[in-house]
Amino acid sequence: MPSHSPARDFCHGLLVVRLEAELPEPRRDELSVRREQALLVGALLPGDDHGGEEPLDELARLAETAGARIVGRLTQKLPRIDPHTYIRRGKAEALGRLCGGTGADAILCDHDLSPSQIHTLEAITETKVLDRSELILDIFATRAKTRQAKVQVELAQLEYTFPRLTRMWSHLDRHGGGIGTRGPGERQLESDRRVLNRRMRDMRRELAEIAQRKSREVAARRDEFTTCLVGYTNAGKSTLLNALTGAGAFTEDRLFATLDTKTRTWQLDHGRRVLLSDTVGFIRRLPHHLIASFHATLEEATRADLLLHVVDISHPDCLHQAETVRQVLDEIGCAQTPALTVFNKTDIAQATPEAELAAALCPGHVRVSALEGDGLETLAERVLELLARRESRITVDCHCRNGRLQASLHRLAHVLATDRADERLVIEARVEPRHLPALRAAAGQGDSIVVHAPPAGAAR
Ligand SMILES: Nc1nc2c(ncn2[C@@H]2O[C@H](COP(=O)(O)OP(=O)(O)OP(=O)(O)O)[C@@H](O)[C@H]2O)c(=O)[nH]1
Ligand SMILES: [Mg+2]
Repeated sequence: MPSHSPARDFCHGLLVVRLEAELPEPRRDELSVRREQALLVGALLPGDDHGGEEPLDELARLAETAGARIVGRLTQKLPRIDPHTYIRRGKAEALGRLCGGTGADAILCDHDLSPSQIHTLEAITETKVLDRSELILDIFATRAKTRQAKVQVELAQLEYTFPRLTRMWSHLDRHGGGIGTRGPGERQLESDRRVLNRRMRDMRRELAEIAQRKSREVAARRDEFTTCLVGYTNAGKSTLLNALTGAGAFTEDRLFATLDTKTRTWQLDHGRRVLLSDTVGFIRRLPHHLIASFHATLEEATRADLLLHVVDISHPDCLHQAETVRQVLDEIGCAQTPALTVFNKTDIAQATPEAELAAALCPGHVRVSALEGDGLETLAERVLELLARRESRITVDCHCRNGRLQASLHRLAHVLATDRADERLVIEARVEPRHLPALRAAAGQGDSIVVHAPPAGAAR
């Protein structure tokens, strides 16, 4: 029986009944690793490639971010994950002995496990087992600050926990029941399922309301050119947002520092500015429920005109990190959004084979150090170039008293020059084609808007 089970000290049926009354809901704290001694375990599968990193390094960073102290690591090369025990049974038994020797209170697995794999591994090792998704969800839970982030994380946790409820209550079944009766664990399970179902329904409703509000906010900004920072966790997105806009966003050398999006104005040069948003970082094998729950947060990315894909080029596994981000972007429907790759942390980057290959695979990337402020002007110039390639040049000839058209031009277009002759204004401007209908609607009788051909090879 797992050593963390609250029932382990009790062997009398009456005490178990009291215990049930004390635990009306599943104890999430049992799935937390804060201040615990943790052993890391990973199955190394064919085709796994961690770049220049050790296989369990990322799991170790996750464990530390969650507040655990790592007391050991164990890996096993396998052709495939063992369907019963994750690693092989003999290795799992050795793991149990290692737990005894190191005093570990928790085992953290580098993959997601089925409820029955967790159950079997806990039984063999007599130690609490958490899988990768549980660990990531636990980190998100401690980091969520706003109501939206809290609801998103709790819903993802409940959805993940729901099929695992049997495991959480199975200890009760050891003490009750018999032929023809249902154990207290099963009764508890049923009432928990009802409570959780109701709670998940309420949370989904609340999230839908938040998502609608968020959609309206994002839609309200559709006149503006929006850029969005995306990238692997800890790549330096928030640091870059701060460097470009002075946003004062929270940054930290830990995974998942940002869970809530921030949008700020980025002044590209004296005349042009765009909106710049920060987003939650991605990670390899991001729990699926998190992507679903964080849909409203990721909407910033899905509605952006341009993505700035921030890559930590100093990281030994930068290539895979960049690939993971591309996969998540595909998954959330951003495959077609124009993207500019930004290699960050050039101040500490070495010329490793990974970094060189990443550079070769991303032609047109921009190199910056968000921390030192290097390369930021080049980044702004590149965004200006991209903006210019999307825009058409127009010449507007209008009556000088047509304030509506002039206001629309200043809001939606980039005015290059204005000439006045008698009562007429001739305005040269650059504008994105999507804003032309609004400008035409503001034109009065006798006004004209001439669209010049966009430059050859213009990107839309
Ligand atoms: N040396 C160096 N460190 C940097 C640079 N940019 C960011 N960092 C550091 O990298 C760590 C992570 O930075 P963040 O800006 O929080 O990273 P993030 O991408 O927002 O991370 P999440 O919000 O967790 O996804 C912090 O300790 C930063 O100080 C850089 O250009 N050079
Ligand atoms: Mg951040």
